[in-house]
Amino acid sequence: AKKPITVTLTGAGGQIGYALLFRIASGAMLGPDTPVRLNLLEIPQGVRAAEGAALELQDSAFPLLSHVEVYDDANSAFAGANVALLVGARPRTAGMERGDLLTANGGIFGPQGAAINAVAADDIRVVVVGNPANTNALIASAHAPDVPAERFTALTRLDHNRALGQLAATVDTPVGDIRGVTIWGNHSATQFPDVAHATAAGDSVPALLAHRLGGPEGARRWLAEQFIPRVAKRGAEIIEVRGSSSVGSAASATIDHVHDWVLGTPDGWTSAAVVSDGSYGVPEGLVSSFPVDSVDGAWRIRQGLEVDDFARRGIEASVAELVEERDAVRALGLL
Ligand code: NAX
Repeated sequence: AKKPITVTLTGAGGQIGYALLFRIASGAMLGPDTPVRLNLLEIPQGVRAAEGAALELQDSAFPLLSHVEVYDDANSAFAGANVALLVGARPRTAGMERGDLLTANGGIFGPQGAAINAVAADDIRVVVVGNPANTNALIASAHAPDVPAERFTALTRLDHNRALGQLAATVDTPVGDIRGVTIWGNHSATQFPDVAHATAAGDSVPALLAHRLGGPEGARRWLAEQFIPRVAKRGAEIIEVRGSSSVGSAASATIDHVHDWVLGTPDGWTSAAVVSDGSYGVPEGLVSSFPVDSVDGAWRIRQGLEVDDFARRGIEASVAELVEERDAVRALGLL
């Protein structure tokens, strides 16, 4: 039998945590032959909720689930972790300034990065879901000097999947036949969803859009006025319609991110926020979303894609926000 993979989940007593646990334990994340050990990390107020979820996991009798443990101490929870899902974060509450939000999250992701550095397995892979996700990943990585920066990522797969969903509906093609979509930049309303290289069942998406929307100008207008804002602000739309924030889709995207990171991307690139090596003019060291392939268990930024003026402006605007966030956390002494 294969050796179990240790997965540490923070915020396990919360909404996304609850949705994630059952999919992890079912094998959806690491494959149908890989047993999983789950370490659940919560703050003391969240421990009972996580313990309740653990009882339900037991009641689900997942054959792949070898062990579940609940902790309120990071050094215990990350011990031997191969995969860390950092979901628990401090949400912005009424009246909170941005500096307060960054400081509160620095107080979470700095120590968690340090714990990962001290006790996680050598092959640790980290995905940050808790917002502000890109900058939280940067903070965690800065506190883990012995872990390669490439192992700290932030989730933009939800934005990527949202873009696929919108395109599939518009060009009337099954979502599984769409390739070549990219989310660039920050997981925030400034993100740049890019379909310039996308195909639907092998046909150019820009050409299909032009055909349906009265020519290239109609396609451009739809992208700028409908598609991009809808994808970038989909989180607010979900809150408006559903009465609470995205949970199932966020968990599903997290599963997709780790699945593809570990098992590969045979169908072409996807999107993930990874440390920049300077590609596409994104300053080195920022955690920014890129088109990425997963090769031999590592993300690689897809090189050589043509970026037109429209995309260039969109990417630059989102990257400028990431620079601002980095400078703010640096000024607060969180890096
Ligand atoms: P919940 O408030 O339901 O759950 C968060 C849980 O984290 C709580 O149980 C809390 O006790 C726990 N927690 C807080 N601090 C912790 C710490 N230091 N260690 C361990 N656990 C801790 O929020 P939920 O709806 O699950 O959302 C979680 C995070 O995901 C939020 O920051 C949210 O903004 C973020 N999101 C990120 C998305 C993305 O695409 N990157 C999309 C969905 C979501 O909005």
